[in-house]
Amino acid sequence: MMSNFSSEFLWGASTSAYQVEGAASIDGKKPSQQDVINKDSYKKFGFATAEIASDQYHHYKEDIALMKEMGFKAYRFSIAWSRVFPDGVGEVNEKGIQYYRDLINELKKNDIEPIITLYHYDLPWALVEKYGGWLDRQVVKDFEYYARFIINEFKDKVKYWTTINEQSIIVQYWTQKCYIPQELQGNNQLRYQINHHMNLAHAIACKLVHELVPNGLVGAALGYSPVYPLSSKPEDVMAAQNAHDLRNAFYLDIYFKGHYTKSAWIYLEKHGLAPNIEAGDMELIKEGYSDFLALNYYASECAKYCPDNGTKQIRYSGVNRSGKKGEISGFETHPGFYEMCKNPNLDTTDWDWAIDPTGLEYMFRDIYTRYEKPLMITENGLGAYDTLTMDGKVHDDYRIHYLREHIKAMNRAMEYGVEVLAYCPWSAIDLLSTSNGVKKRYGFIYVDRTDDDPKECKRLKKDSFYWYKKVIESNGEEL
Ligand code: BGP
Repeated sequence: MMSNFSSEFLWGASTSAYQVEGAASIDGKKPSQQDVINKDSYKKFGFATAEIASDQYHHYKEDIALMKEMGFKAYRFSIAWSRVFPDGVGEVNEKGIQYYRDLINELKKNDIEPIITLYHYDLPWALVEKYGGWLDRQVVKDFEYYARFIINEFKDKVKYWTTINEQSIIVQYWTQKCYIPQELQGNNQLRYQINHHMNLAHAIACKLVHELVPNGLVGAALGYSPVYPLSSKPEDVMAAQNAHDLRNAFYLDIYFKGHYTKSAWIYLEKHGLAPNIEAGDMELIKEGYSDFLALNYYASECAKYCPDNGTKQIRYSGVNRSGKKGEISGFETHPGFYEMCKNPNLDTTDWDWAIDPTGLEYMFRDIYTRYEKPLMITENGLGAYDTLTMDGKVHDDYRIHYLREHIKAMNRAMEYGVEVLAYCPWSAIDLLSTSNGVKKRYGFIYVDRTDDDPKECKRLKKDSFYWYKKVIESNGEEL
């Protein structure tokens, strides 16, 4: 394959703090909302908690050595806000910030570029208790306090900053990504209110990076799925356009143009779902421009015509908890606008995520044509059951196949001029899934633990580890 990757291209992989670090309640760290949410999922579904996760807190040197062995040029990870500020604001936890200093120094020592995500679902629980977390505008001020501290601390060591992970997914799955009290869970307007607060927080973080970091570059990490129409019937095509506007453009336009997508806004207003905007908000959003966009791409989606049957019953995305194909609990539905559905042309993972490398190419081409800003992949990967053989091997050829096809698709997009800075698939190492415990695995490195038993979290190299090492060595020529 003709490779379009420059010598600067950042090959690496990703994780997030609560999913990989563990050490959830030691060295001064206080709980985040994810510690609480995941304890609940353990009770309900038997999925592991975030208490130990993959214990990277105690294994970071070993993990970075393995990343180095694979040839990583970059590592994308997030900072746990409540490790640094256990109460969200106020006094810094010295041991907490020291962990990130050590982690970043170890990465730099190994010539691995740190790509920081400031916020990956794990709001300090103290702020949830104080005022309901993201539901309240005060969170924007507190986020600024935290972000300013982190950006200042690492401004000389970190060039690439991502602000908030997957606002689009937070809107869809808000009770898993944020703690929402039972009595508010029926109020869908709050999903967009939270998102508005996040837009403000994102803009503030962008401004801070521009102000404080010499040569710093900043953007959001957006969970993105291109939307295909179920058929070429004009009403299905229109439904796909509606879905694109509300699920994708709604975020892209904020990040790159500094305003809400008109059609999506009109739809939300019509249904009483639009967020409250205060004077100065849109100016701030405009000032907090992005230098690039990080994309988390796993799957494409499909939409079809949905008649306005008079019920106005809006539903958001369902989830597959069982890991058995076909057991997804439902599709997002907006009567009169669109209904999401299964794409009959694509195979899926065991958790019903459509497998579609061409979707990545399409996403890149589409976004780049519209906004002409550099893009990077901060997540892409296959959640699968892995088997550890008696002799300590994991033969994950399915994962290699998935990643290979997606890298080829990225290369094709680059062939047509798309500027791609980095490829950081999910995940560097096995970790806690956001919705399915630890048996759904993504890593190049196997972590020997189960949902019930963390054992010693021993690290083992999967077949994909050796494969990815070659990909990086050959700068994408040998796939
Ligand atoms: C993204 C999140 C990650 C990650 C990934 C896989 O939405 O940013 O945190 O977990 O999806 O999802 P899951 O863990 O649910 O399989």
